[in-house]
Amino acid sequence: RFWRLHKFQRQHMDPEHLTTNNTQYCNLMMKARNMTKGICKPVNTFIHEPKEIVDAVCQEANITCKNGQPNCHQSSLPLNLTHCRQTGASKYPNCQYRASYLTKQIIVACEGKVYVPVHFDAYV
Ligand code: UM3
Repeated sequence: RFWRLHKFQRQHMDPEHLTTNNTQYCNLMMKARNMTKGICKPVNTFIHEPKEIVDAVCQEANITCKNGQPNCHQSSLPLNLTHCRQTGASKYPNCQYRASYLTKQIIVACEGKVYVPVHFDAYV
């Protein structure tokens, strides 16, 4: 559905920033992208690649998602990522994150008539 692809764009897409060694990246971006409302989202990965590259992952062969559904796809190439993980000391509403800069293949779930990513399943 329409809102799910918008949610993926909001939560996982950041083509504007390249991977930088900014320790505040996750703290700022998790808040800016509305993942610190109600709870601190514990884990979230941002993708620093153009939308066309990430959308194209849906054209790779189907693989099984973590939840058992068959609509996951793995990128053939490693992509630039920032993985954000909540710190032990983080307490809502002061959500605190540690950033890891990675270049890894991603696995996303895709849906829709225009078949595009709707969920970030994992990196490998
Ligand atoms: N998640 C990431 N990166 C990981 C693992 C999980 O962003 O390496 C996100 C995806 C899910 C949520 O949110 O954590 C629960 O698995 P989403 O379905 O909105 O993409």
